[in-house]
Amino acid sequence: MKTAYLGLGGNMGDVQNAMGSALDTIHNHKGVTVSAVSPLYKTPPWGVIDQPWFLNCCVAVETALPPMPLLEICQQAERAGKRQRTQRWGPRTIDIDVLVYEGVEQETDTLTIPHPRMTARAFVMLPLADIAPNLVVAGKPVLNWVDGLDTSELQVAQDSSWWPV
Ligand code: PH2
Ligand code: MG
Ligand code: MG
Repeated sequence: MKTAYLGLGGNMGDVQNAMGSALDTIHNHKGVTVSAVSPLYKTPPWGVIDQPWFLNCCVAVETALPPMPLLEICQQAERAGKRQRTQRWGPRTIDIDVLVYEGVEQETDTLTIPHPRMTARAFVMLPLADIAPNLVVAGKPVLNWVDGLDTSELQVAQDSSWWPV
């Protein structure tokens, strides 16, 4: 079994509900167990700034599946969360990214691990620090990355008991 970390985000419709359905889909999959869930944070939009604030969280999963099949399950779960998206970095109901996969560093057209922009994003690293503070990503523990980020605007919207519903 390997541990992987997923980042979830969304800013259209009932995001908490879409995330909950997506986690149900992932957890109900035979080969994947959701083992830790961070609080839900309300976060200012990054990239395209003129859009509603996001909800973000991170989860840990235990799986025997390799990274690509895990990504396919995440994409299936995005569909369960009724993902709609029009624009890169623009509004979406739900986005699920494979952030980290134990022991894997890879760069392919479909999946780069660790996620190439994660360490610059407070909306990823702060919830990740809640479930994996000492995890080393790109040479540094998550908590050390958080020290260098502006987390001042992030607000806890729900504590980590928000899932399972
Ligand atoms: N996702 C994006 C673009 N911008 N901003 C926040 N706060 N949270 C996100 O999840 C997010 C974003 C594209 O993946
Ligand atoms: Mg994303
Ligand atoms: Mg994505």
